[in-house]
Amino acid sequence: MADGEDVHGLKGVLVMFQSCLDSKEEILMDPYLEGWKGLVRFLNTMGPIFSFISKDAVAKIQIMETFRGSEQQENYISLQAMVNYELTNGLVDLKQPGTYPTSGCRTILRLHRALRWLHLFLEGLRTSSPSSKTSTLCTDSYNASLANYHPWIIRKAATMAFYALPTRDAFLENMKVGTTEAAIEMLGEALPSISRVYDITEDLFTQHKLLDLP
Ligand code: 1PZ
Repeated sequence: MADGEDVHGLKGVLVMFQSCLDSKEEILMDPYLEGWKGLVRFLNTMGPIFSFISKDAVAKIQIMETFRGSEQQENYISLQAMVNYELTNGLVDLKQPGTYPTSGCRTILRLHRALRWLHLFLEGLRTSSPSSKTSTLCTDSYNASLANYHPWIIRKAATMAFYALPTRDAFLENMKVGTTEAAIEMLGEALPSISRVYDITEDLFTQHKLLDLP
């Protein structure tokens, strides 16, 4: 992203996840990826120490955008279509890494797990007291979710980086919603849609036994 490009606050990003769901409650890929791109932009405003995290997210977003720009784009229009297409055509490594190290299913699974962290973290922030530390909130939500899938070295690097997070009030102001109270209210309105997207994806991946993809 070019310097000086308009960085929208977090509200627009969270609303993007609301617009992922179509009338059949399927998750549309494009707004899902747009939501992730907004999260990466937001993360980048917090300094270069987080770039090893945003780079991984960007790499995963790009894998999915390549599918969406390919001849198979219709098969990636939603998460449901992707699962159906990749499984029917044997395009997923189910047990160990092999021919398809960048399948859509395993790539989305990584983002999906991170979405659980995001929900826990923002919910923690929403219900925190003014004296709470963002680094503690972040570490707790990370340990309760994503950390379980990361090797020691990444857990260590992530937990160190969390100490560089802005204070609670600065973090809430960085969302660009207005006062800290307004930011908290916005989180209360927006978090249910993140939760909904998470739950639908979790059901989809459970149903097809895809939760442990290598
Ligand atoms: C606001 C503070 C941000 C904290 C972000 C918390 C997440 C810490 C994640 C640390 C990830 C480190 C980089 C590389 C990880 C990859 O090994 C894994 C597994 O992928 P594989 O190696 O199997 O291909 N990648 C992930 O788990 C996906 C991580 C995405 C993180 C996105 C964070 C978005 C933050 C938004 C902030 C508002």
